[in-house]
Amino acid sequence: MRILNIIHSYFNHHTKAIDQYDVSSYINDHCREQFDLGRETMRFLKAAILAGTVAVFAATSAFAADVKIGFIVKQPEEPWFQDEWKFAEVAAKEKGFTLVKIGAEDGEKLQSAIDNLGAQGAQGFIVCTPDVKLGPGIVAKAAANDLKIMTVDDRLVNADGSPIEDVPHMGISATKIGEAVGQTIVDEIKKRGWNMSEVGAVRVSYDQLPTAVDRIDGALSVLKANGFPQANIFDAPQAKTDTEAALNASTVVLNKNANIKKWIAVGLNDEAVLGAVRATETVGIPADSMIGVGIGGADSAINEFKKPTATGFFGTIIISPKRHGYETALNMYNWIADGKAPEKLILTAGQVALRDNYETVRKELGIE
Ligand code: FCA
Repeated sequence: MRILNIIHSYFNHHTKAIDQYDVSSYINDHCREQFDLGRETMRFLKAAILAGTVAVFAATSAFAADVKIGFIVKQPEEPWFQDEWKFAEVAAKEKGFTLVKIGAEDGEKLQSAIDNLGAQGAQGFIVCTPDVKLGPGIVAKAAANDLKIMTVDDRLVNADGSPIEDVPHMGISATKIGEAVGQTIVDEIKKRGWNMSEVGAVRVSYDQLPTAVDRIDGALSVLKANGFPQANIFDAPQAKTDTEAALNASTVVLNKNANIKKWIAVGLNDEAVLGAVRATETVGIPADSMIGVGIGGADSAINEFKKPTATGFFGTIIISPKRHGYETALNMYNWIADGKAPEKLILTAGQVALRDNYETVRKELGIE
């Protein structure tokens, strides 16, 4: 495997004719330290590369088929994660590697998923963990199985809560995207001519997840800067990042504040805000007295926009499952195949979408 890796990497960097000097210097410069090769292996490698283009290309085309990459997500039933998988599959087809999709809803499942990937001969995996505090354990498990690791969406943290910066991560620009949520709500409050002092805000929260805190803080900072009273913001902590948990948490808030007739809702994703919207419906608050703006833009939001009459789910910030699925998988492949390590931190942007323009926004993002 290692040998094939190096040969493959050589041909990715060298399109010109092969010569003795070129091969030797390449192996000496790039491979000896990185792969910790012994003298015998070095000799074998040189011979293998010099043996001829045909044989080597045959070996390298077999290489992609040997690559196996895991894509582990915390909530496989959530449309966002299904979209990530869908786009990761596109990368797998394009490059010819095998993608192993695994749902791991808790730490135990995650640990055994990593062991499983190791046993299957995978070389690396991308993970959105069910709990970022498992960070050091996940990193250790990956190392024990000789697997490269990248994270997506939720960044692993150390015991002190700081991010594990060594693990390449792709997440969303949480604060900025949260601010876009806040601005969309402020604009709509003004358009409806609401008096902010009479409006309640459901803060569907999941404070153990830093990206959730950043998203929600971003939204609330814009609301407050525009005069939304702090006293009217009510915390609805959800036990899990899904609609049901958000519905339960939001119902408590609405029942406790039955005097408030107009509401807005923010949360870490579309599911959180949808939970708050469903809660307003159950307690009899009409759709035009609710402004919920989510984050995601996958089927959870789209199905809501497709309903014949508007609900309290006013808008969403569409983020890109294409970048988070296709690009992470491709980066992992390049890391395995070429030894080209991915960027340590990539933060992706989002775009506001409402009922009447979400299709255009999705097209623009190439995710139709
Ligand atoms: C987190 C959320 C998901 C999605 C993702 C980008 O993992 O739980 O719903 O928003 O970030």
